[in-house]
Amino acid sequence: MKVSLNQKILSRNDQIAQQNREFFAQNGILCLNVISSPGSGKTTLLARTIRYLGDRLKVGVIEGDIRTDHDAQRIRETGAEAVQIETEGACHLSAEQVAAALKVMDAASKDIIFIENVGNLVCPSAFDLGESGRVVLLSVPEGDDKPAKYPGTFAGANIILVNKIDLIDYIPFRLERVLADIQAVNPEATILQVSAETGQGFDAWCDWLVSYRAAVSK
Ligand SMILES: Nc1nc2c(ncn2[C@@H]2O[C@H](COP(=O)(O)OP(=O)(O)OP(=O)(O)O)[C@@H](O)[C@H]2O)c(=O)[nH]1
Ligand SMILES: [Mg+2]
Repeated sequence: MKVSLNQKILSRNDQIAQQNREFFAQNGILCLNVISSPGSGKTTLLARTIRYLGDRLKVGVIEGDIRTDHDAQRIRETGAEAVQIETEGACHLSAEQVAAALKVMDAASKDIIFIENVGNLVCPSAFDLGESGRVVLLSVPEGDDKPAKYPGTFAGANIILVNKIDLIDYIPFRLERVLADIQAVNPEATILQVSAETGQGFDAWCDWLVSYRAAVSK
């Protein structure tokens, strides 16, 4: 019984995800689902990315949190449009919640829409939102064992950002182990070392955004 119920929920989610995907394709929007543990730096990364891109690309952000609109406020401080979804306990965003946010936002005018998923390395990766790609963050203070412990999330990423790289000299963190464990589950993923605090690695990250957008819209 449990299995069939799960299948029904996923199939409704997948239907709406498909509608979201068509909306993004019709409007030439790159939509990226940003997934990581709580506090690994998603909002800091997005705010710095928006400032770094400046007028080059028009960005909107859908923020998912269990409670508060703090992250949407932080994004709005950059001048970008942000819509907050409070999931009230759910550990991930659904395609339906994203569809509702797209109706509130001036979505069609955007070049890139980032969806900051609820901080969690398990549930978000099981739900298609209609995105064109997945960005997974792993921050240095979380520890170098996370790709091995949560392989499903890392396997689904198009790009993996090792964030808080500015802390690598202060915390035991074997980068070689992280790279090897990612290679084992996802040899295709691009891996970049960044610091959302200092801006290290942002040239490469924003170059990737531009080239991935071009590749997806072909
Ligand atoms: N040293 C350092 N601190 C960082 C970096 N990126 C983010 N932080 C800090 O990490 C903390 C959490 O950052 P957030 O951007 O709120 O993390 P988040 O992933 O959005 O968190 P949730 O939305 O709660 O899941 C803040 O104190 C940031 O200033 C970084 O690259 N280096
Ligand atoms: Mg956040």
